[in-house]
Amino acid sequence: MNQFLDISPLVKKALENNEPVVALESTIIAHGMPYPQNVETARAVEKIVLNEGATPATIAILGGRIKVGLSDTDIETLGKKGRAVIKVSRRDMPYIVSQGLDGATTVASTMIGAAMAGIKVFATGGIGGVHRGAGETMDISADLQELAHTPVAVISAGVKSILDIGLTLEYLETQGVPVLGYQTKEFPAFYTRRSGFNVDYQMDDVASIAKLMHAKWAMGLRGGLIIANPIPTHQQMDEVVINAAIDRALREAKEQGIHGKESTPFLLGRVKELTEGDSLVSNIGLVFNNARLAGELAVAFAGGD
Ligand code: PSU
Ligand code: MN
Repeated sequence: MNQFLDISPLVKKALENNEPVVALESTIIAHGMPYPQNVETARAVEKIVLNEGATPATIAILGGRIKVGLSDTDIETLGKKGRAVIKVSRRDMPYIVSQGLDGATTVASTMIGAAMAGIKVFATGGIGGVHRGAGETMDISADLQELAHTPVAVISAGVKSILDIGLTLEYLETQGVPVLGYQTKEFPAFYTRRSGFNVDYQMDDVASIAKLMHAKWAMGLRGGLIIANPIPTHQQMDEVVINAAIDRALREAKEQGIHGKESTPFLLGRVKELTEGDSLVSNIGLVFNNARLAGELAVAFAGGD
């Protein structure tokens, strides 16, 4: 086992018995939502996964250890510290681990922790992607490269239109990452079910997705896949309202020269402020919905095929 990895006893036992496990990220806790909703959401997500018959494994770096399976106290601490906890993607891991620091893991680094532990299913809210204007800034989330290389299935509600959705899908195609729509042929835009872009394949049940995962890895095709799970209809945001907030947040980010790893948290925070908390309600709803699907998928995947 990796010398920097700590797997909690519950997660370890589940993995040893080949039982379903669902990985969960911690940047969404520390940087994605305000306290105390972040902690409440993280705990509720774990319960949803449990209810589906799978073991939740929230991942973060604490005191330089890559922790797979956090305690209630760990989640509370991360949520309270919020943005004071360093956002850790792949390139940040050597520094945080070697210096014994705490870090909130993004989709990329959570996939790395999950893969080290042997977890194949991971639920999040939204993944990073190609930013608008990336032709000049080259701001492309490391999440996409991770999906290209690391064998984990990521359930997300699509990507927000703070990103260039079309270019994100082009990039994933180049990198050989399958994008599957759960009961949809349209790739969802996080707050809304529609984006105007199609997924590669619509898949209507978890058994078929589990079969596809087994086939991909049995062929020796490296890397992950995306299961795009649209936000439930009644929790969608008004398209005009959310797009206006996103456009304004993007303008402000440009004016203030926000870039690099600060870009995504800044945009998410401004969108939330501009929609006066409505976006937070949608965000929590879609995360719950993803946790449910991830639990079901992990159960189907562990059942083998
Ligand atoms: N998109 C969201 N919510 C999030 C993130 C993205 O809708 O919380 C977080 C995830 O942790 C994701 C990270 O992995 O932001 C991407 O950051 P960057 O664009 O800096 O790679
Ligand atoms: Mn970036």
